[in-house]
Amino acid sequence: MSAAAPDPAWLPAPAFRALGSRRVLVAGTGSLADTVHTEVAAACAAFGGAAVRAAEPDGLVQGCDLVFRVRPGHLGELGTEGFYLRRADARTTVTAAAPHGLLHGLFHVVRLGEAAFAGRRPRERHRPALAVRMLNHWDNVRVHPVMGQVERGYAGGSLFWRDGAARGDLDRVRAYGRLLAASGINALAVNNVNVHEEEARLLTGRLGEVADLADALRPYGIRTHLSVTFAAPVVLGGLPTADPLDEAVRAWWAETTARVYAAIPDFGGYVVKADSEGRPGPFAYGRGHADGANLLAGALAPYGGTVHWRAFVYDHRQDWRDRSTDRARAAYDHFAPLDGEFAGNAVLQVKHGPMDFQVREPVSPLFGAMPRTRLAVEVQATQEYTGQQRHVCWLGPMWSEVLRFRPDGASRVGDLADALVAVSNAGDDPWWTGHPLAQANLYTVGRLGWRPGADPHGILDEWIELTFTPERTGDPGRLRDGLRAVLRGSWRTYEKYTAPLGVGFMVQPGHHYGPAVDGYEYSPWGTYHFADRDGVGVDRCRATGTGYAAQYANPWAELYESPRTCPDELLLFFHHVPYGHVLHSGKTVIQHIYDTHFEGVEEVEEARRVWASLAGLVEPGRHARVAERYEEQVRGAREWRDHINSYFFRMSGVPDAHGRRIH
Ligand code: GCW
Repeated sequence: MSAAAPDPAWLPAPAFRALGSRRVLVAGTGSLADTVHTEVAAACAAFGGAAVRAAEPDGLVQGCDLVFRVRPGHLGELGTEGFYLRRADARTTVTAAAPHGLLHGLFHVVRLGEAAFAGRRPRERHRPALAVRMLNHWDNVRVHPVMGQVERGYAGGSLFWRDGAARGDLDRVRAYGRLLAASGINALAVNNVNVHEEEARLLTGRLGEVADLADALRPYGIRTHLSVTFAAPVVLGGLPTADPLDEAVRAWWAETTARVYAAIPDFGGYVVKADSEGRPGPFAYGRGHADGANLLAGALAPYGGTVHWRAFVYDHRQDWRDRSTDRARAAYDHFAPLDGEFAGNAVLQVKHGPMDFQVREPVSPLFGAMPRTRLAVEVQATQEYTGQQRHVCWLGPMWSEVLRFRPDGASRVGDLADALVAVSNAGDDPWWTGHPLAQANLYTVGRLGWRPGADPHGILDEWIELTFTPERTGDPGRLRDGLRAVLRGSWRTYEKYTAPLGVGFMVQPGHHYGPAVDGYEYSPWGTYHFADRDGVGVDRCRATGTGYAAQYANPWAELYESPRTCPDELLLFFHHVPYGHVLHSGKTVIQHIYDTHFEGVEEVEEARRVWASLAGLVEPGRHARVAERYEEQVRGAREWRDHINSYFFRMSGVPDAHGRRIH
């Protein structure tokens, strides 16, 4: 496959058949209405329908099977992105209050296929629950000596930059924007939150490159954002300080931001990683995070922009001997006291768990603790800690658990948040995501942002139906069942053969792929499991541990406080227990470790078998790529199983109750 023809992913041409074989009216003005018309016209040219274009629908709807129209009067009920869908008198009508809603309506009709044109359909309202559904690209302009072109990227190079220069493949960027729009994404930050020297210049000298990307993404309703360094006034502006309360610093940000908006009128705003893992921030000047965020919010406010300020702030130079410092506590300790101090156009971007995208973590206690602050939930579509797109690990169920978590027992995280942000897993790979099945993660992010309460299995089915439309001529039932079988449970399978019971971080240092139980045990990063001959886990309870459990409201604080009530899957996150501790499942911790690791490998072997059985039903190139990755996943899962089981057998001396081979 050439770079010019990347995989169509969830928008293969035949997915447009139902719509494209109809007579379709697109009524509305502006660039997004033009996009809808272009899409409809292309589909109709391919499948024999007819596309009619008008500013107003009057008099033209007769004889049309599908009508797209704008009714600004519905803005209150629909917002700019929502739409009504209705079918009556043999005509399907998508009504939006603004053209952006028409675009979402278009992709909804595509998802429905023939069902959009059958029977009657009383008016349904569709409207995104979260205003912002954003991707963060951790793309570098220059190849970083350690992190490469894309930090934690497992899908080839960057879509935007190569070896220090803009790639200039704007058709590919446009195609990417189209896919993202069809999943519900409406915002994208183009560069790594670790803003190095060259990347800093995207804000000033290289702004034109960002404007080009914004031009390519705009037709699909995606606003462009930029990660900036807090030290920009010093490194770019030549000022002696970046102190957020300094007048010259304020003026510099105001002028710089004005120039950004002159180049990109609908610019979304800034993303900032400050005072985190060595990045500059307000602490250097004795100022707080609200001072820092509000400085940038102030510069963006006149233009309607937003600053996404990351809450990933912790001590990455801690002494492993010091048992009182707990990295899990850090985000809450830093930010909860600042509730109410952030500007209205500042969004605090919080990783979904208190640590760092591990396969199992509790939900961050910041959700629910900052009622007067706008919050974004940050998830990681790029599978840094979940198999790096060599392993199948569909994260929909995990993200859904986060979004449905009720911090105070009442409202859900998905209702409390303003935005869902995902670190992108896409690159210049022909399948976009390295592993073709990792496309399901990218698709799921957008759909969950639209509807955080949605059943993730329903989203997965949508992805399957759309992506494999061309293959549906074979044996669609068997193909769908096979895909469900390998994807639905893949997150839990991954959890089974890797770090057990929420303990986290047993990966090889640096690149984070593959097992190293003690890889971070004596490191400064604050990621320890404290295994010894008697037991394992981190005591984070209030009574005897670090007190992290008390950062939650009830019922959670109480539930997590005691090993008797703590859910099994988080036991080692909250408690240090003996290997003989009996779980709610009835098994001891050590036997659970052995059993899940044997099972996890068996599940991967079974998934590989199921995938092999789909040969002939899936396009050969795609089938081969996935089959090849399954070989690596099976190898990797066995490696994990044997490391973990041997380690805990040697530590505990407790044999496996079933006498299986442990090394
Ligand atoms: O998970 C860690 C990653 C870093 C990343 C950091 C962050 C961009 O290992 O590569 O840096 O999180 O989220 O800032």
